[in-house]
Amino acid sequence: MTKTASPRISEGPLAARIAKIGDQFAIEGEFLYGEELCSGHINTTYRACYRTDENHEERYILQRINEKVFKCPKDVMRNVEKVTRHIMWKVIRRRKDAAGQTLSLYPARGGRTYITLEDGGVWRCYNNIEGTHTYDVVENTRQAYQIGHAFGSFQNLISDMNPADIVETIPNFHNTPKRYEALEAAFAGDPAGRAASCESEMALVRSWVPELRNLIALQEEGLLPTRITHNDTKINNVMLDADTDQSVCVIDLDTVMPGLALYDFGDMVRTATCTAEEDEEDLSLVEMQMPFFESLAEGYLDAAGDFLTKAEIDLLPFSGKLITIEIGMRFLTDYLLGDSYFKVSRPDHNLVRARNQFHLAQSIERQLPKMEAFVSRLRVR
Ligand code: GN1
Ligand code: MG
Repeated sequence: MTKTASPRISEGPLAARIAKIGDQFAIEGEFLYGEELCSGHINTTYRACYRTDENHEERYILQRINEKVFKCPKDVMRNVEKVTRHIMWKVIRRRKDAAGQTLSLYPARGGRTYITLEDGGVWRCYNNIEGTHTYDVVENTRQAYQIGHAFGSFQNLISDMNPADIVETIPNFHNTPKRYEALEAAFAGDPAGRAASCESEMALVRSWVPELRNLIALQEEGLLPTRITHNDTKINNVMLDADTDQSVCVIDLDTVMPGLALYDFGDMVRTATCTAEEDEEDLSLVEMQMPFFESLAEGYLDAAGDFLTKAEIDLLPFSGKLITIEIGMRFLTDYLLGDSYFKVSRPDHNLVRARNQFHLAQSIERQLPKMEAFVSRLRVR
């Protein structure tokens, strides 16, 4: 399980800082304590607990947008506002329980949905989704189904929004050929003096070069539609009911941007079909497991099958391989550049992650025929 919380912080400078940030949002009651949630690689996240006048405890999520990664946090917030409001509108029109479907932003002092602190940090406040949990790795096929279904429903709910209304906050985020160019440049420049330790990884990546343009080429030719997509569909970005493991809500909407539905599915294959974490060093544990893939694809197509095109469905298995290679290349690039993007807890952390992802991509590659046969059986059902 993830979103691991730090011990409760109720006094000292950090508690004062969390309380001060919370103070700027429309939160009722008296600040009790904060906790740091530590699972993302990018943003800083606190959960703050307040006691209301009726003596209830209410928890909220206070999150700083990493402005090194998101160059224009205000565009990120505009995208998140549009998507959450659209989902809210749809859910209300369909008379379903709105709170359970998406995150809500709390108003901030000054009329926006975010605040800017003196140090330049941009913060927003979300509801804490109570009674839920997340997983870093998949444990059973039911969870895999729920992950596929949650992101499929999310895409479905926003499938009628216009991609032109959403800003591309990180240009070329899933442009795999560009990610490869960046890797080659980092390897050639070798600013951290680490290139010698990645020769074999580079050879492996180069063997994949002919396939890296596969999806983007089809998009350019108009054969794959540009949609609004989540773009960070890791298993731990779905909150599941703590008792039933039923999916409740998709979180981490910062990378919602125009993209390909296949990028989302590919990232689900990467994180919901392998029982090892993305920084597992024992590569014998890193395998794509067919039963999880089958449930994931079933869950996804049950929710998204109606609006996807045949070309999209046919490429679902390949997208898993491509996105796994892509994230592996990003980890390796960051390793070569001296770990400036992803948070690391040891000097070779990004190299370990890259090796893990390349191993997983090879496992997917070996099983592609089986995966493709399964998806075509699903399609004719
Ligand atoms: C980052 O911060 P987190 O864990 O949600 C990254 C994703 C990667 C992921 C790899 C904005 O996501 O693209 O797939 O790490 N997010 C950004 O675990 O770069
Ligand atoms: Mg993220």
